[in-house]
Amino acid sequence: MTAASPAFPVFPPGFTFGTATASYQIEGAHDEDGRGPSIWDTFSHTPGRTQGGATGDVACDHYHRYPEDVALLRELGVDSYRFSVAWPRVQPLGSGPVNEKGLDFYDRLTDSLLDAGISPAVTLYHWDLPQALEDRGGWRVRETAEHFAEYTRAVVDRLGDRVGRWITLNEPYCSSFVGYAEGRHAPGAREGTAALATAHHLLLAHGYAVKALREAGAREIGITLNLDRIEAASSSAADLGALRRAETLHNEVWTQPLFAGRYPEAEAETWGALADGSYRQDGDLEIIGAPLDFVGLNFYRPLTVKDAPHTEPDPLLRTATDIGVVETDPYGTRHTTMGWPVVPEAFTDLLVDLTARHPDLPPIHITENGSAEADTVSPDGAVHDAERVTYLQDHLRALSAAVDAGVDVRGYYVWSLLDNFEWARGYGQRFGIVRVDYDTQERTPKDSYHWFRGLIASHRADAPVQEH
Ligand code: IFM
Repeated sequence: MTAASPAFPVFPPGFTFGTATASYQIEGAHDEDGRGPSIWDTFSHTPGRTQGGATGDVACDHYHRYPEDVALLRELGVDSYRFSVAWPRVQPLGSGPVNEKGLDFYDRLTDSLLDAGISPAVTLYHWDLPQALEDRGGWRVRETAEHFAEYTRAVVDRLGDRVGRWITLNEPYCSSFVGYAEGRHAPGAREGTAALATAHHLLLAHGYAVKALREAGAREIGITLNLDRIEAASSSAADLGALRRAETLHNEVWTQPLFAGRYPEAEAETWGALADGSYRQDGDLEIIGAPLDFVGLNFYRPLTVKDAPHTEPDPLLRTATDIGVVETDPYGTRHTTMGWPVVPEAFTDLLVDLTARHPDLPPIHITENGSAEADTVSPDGAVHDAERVTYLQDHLRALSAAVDAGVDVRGYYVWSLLDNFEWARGYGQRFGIVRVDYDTQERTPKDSYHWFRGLIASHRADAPVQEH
């Protein structure tokens, strides 16, 4: 950067800055105060499923240490904090009796955030399905979507008077395809048509939840998607076909029903006989497409795809993610420890392209963005995570470019406040702007935390700070 370039990208007045976390990744206290088991408890306790056998039993012990974590947020100066509610804390069996002690925890957390001047943004489902519901079919069956409405009512009845922003689902792509087709996430299934049914039932659950939230008078309602910026490896007809199929799998399964009132155009081309639609009913699209106040987007890295043979020759034995596509990595860039290429321009492109394709899209909140890095504690006791600072700075610049290009983005949440349980990758991947020592549970704000704090302060002062 030149001496004249601003250290902090500039955003419109009223732009929201926050950080995000999720229940199973930070809370711990897996069997306290009546919490029931979730599919992630079962999965992580199954040998061979997570790196090093890591579980969320203790995680960051946020369930007990939330006052310290809220103090870190207050010091950071965020406008909003995105956390998720664990369904099995609220309904240990996924339906029926409500566990008041579980709701009490979120009540305390909400109040302490408000006392700190921070607006809570609640995600209702960040992947921790009650195991009892999985035992009855999980997201393969329609009843789970109906139970989700019941659970939503229990949460909004308790927190609705104080929560400003509601997110029904986080990244349904992962809850359906990564969990039920790739099997890398809980519940670890590898299925075809049934995995497509899970995507549909998640969307239906979202629609039912929107209705329940509206009826309870909730103010701002949205869903968080991890839409991908996808490019074809070449302009050959074969690779363009792979691009169409990848767009269907990653993006259009969600965007078409939510924002265009139809199922994806290329679904037959993508899945053949697997996409038999047996799980759909008349009227579902109207429920799914209920108007939203915002859409949440999570962005980390772009994808490049090329045509490839199917791994399973028998079309009826294929999983829903075997669509004859492989990912390639043409980016001559740095990669994070997740192995993800760092390409901030793709963030701008995704946003501009999405808005062009869906001119009626509601305003966007970036509900996650961040990087996992090989952080170390320096002799001075600090964590000088220069790579993460650069990642955040470059992605916020890319976001600011999208806003300048006319994309209606209203907020940005860093993933994540704390280092935490990175699902099947365990605790080796550190995404936090605050380091967690898992032996002592000591929290250490990293350089990126201080950088983000400076950005928020500069935004508030409404004057870009110049680099020296
Ligand atoms: O940690 C996850 C989060 O739970 C969902 N979005 C992506 C993050 C990084 O992989």
